[in-house]
Amino acid sequence: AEKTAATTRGGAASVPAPVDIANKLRYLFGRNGDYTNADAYHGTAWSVREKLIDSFNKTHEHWRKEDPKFIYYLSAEFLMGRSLTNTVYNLGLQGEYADALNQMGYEMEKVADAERDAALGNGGLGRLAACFLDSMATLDLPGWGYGIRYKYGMFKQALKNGYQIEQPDIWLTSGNPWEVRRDDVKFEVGFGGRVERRKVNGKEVTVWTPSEKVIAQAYDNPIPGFDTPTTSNLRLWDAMPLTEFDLGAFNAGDYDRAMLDRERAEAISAVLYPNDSTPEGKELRLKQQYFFVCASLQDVLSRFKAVHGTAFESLPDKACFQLNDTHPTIAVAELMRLLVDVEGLDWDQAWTITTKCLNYTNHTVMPEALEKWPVKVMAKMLPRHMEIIEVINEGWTRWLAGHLGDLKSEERAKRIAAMSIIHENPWNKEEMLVNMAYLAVVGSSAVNGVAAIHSNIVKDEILNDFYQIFPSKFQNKTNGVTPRRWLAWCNPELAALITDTLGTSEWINDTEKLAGLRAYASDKSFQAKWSAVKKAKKAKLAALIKKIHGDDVNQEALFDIQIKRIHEYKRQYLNVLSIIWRYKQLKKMSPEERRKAVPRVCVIGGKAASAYDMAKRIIRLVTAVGDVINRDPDTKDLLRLYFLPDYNVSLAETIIPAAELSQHISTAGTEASGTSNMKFQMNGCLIIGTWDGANIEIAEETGVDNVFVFGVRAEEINQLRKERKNFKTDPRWDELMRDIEGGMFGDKDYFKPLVDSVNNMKVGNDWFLLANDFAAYLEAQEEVDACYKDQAEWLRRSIMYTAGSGKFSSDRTIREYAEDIWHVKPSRPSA
Ligand code: 26M
Repeated sequence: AEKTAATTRGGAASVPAPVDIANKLRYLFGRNGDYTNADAYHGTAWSVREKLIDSFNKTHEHWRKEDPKFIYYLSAEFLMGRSLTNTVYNLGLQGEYADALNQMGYEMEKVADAERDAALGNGGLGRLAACFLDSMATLDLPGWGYGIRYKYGMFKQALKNGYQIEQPDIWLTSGNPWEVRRDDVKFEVGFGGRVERRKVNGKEVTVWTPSEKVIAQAYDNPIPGFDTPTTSNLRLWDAMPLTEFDLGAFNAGDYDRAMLDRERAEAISAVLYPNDSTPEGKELRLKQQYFFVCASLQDVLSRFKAVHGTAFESLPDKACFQLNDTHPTIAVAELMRLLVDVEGLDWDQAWTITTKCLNYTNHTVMPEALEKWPVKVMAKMLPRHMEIIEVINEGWTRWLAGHLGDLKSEERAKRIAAMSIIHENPWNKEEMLVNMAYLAVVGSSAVNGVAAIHSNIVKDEILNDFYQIFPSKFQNKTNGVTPRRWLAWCNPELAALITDTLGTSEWINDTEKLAGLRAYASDKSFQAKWSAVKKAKKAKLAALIKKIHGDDVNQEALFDIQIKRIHEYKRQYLNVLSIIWRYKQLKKMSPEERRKAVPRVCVIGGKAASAYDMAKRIIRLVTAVGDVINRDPDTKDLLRLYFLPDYNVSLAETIIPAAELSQHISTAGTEASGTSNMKFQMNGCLIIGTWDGANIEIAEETGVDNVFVFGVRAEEINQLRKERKNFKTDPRWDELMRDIEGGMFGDKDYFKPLVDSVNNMKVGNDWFLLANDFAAYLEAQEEVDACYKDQAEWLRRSIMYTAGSGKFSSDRTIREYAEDIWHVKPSRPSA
């Protein structure tokens, strides 16, 4: 009998896919024929779901028998995007389902387009977690993600008169075929209340009686690996009231209060905080963090106990946790509480176990983004945890005093104060804060940054005091992205060309094989094929621009892209300034000169945090400049600027394969890594960028001369910031400032703060040094134009980018975590 992918993955022999899809539509949705693409999506997804669950069950049966060590990736965010295409490709069912849909008169691509993104993350950090899950499953590593099932994910961005408008992301209303509710997996999570000491059998125990309790309800999201029978899991928690209604209150006729309690519980998992820059000290956010950490740790401990009883000394051999930034750091105190208060271990033993189980990844250098919770807030919401953190801090500072015993007492006191987990708020001496990064470092075995330069900044600056004391704790793990979603599935045309050329598709899980393309970089006939693929992808992006903006763009133009969260440090503003400069130059040119100019279509996309005023002004500047440029008959064939609203994972999957030039122009030393840079590189897109984050490693792998690198280096930044007031700005810069201030793009008053923010004599003080890098940036842009005129050279470089992207597979990153930090080993179920 012929084996389908589904049966080799352990699925029950099933009915043919077209019949199954129709059955799902009939019995789950009450539909009978005449389906829309959205209907076809739901039918297909519910059919594929069953294969996914078969594979999930088989994997977990295997892991239950083997009892390997597990890695648990704790993250407040998982930016998963769509699942249908990824699932059918990863399960090897693409052909079967594409054919089925064709038979029914549908096209897989359009059907897949009907799926809503699961946007449970802000940006880089959340998407990294999603790429990591794909790689963990693909590498057969026993591991789960743990997070929050937000009812509303990242807000939808709309534009109104060129201004950002936020709309709620209602993503669950048509049901979610990619999750399984586990009615048998629920845990209580408490907040507030009081802490008492009691004597039980002569032993003093601590009892925390919360004043508020909610239920964490598990939802499993199966994660299929590629080219393996392994399907792992992302377990997300939904917050529910303890009882459907508080019956006491209800019976007493206090209906309002019962309803209020319910709302209060549901609020915890209601919405993702859309802030990726400055954490607001909102109590609800701390509640979210504790909520998912508490449920996840209880879940892991209950599975451990079912197998190993109370032999907690072997917990570190069976489980480890990766803290994705400081968001889950309360895990340090929670694991201590569970081991000491609930399981009755003594403090020192619990501390040894806790620090062996936990590891922490830092994702940012921006000081204002480092989380600190007021002691007052923590003590009220989590009184027992606050006590535990105080005891940890006492032990830590006492140990430090001994460790620094050789120092003079004054110097020693200074160092201890600087490293105390609990410290004064430097802006408000009345307030004490818990420094979550310090707690994470003290409570972890390993601490890592996300690119080589960033890990050095972590060691030398952000956490230097700690590095001096625990040098071996600090590591680098350069980020990566999954080559499945970000090359093979989003760019099947390029994938087919690569597979043809290399004679194998093994590069999909061994990306170092992409280096084989270097041999073809200057091959004319290969370049022609390479270029044809890029043209086809550009046509798709052009169609999208047409759909959104109603404009036809010149598809021969250089497609120049900057897509990422809007932030001052990412310097979208600098990009806009160079576009205005280009426009002004074009305006001045004679028709002959214009004929020699390289046409460009510039695209900028990204969301501004709702309260990030300056970022919103930057968006408005982009749309205002676009309005002027795109309508000017003198230049409109040579230059366009479009803001693409609602940038998300799915949009990235369309934009990235079409990009020829992408911009990664953060102030050196501010972008921890960047991950979209890796996605562009994989798709043969040239980079203009600063010597920052993973750009540096990308340049090394691609050949530094193939990358348009410009600007000051990270080492110079501190000095340049000190010398701000003496900096002499470029005359071209001064001209542009006058243009914006003078109302060339309207909205004078609205743009004034933007102009001021980069004025070295005003409050903003050009903190991100746009003016310093301006001239070098324009020069690099000229190099881009010159290179684009030489298409053979441009294509050679483009091929060299993909060929050099092998290092940036998240498979490589995850292998490094598994070996150097987690000490987990692959465990693959039999096919
Ligand atoms: C914190 C508190 C309250 C609300 C939100 C937050 C918060 C959420 C996300 C803070 C920061 C968040 O993300 C930071 C982030 O995305 N960092 C990026 O991480 C990527 C993966 O490592 C890197 O590639 C980027 O350079 C880095 O900016």
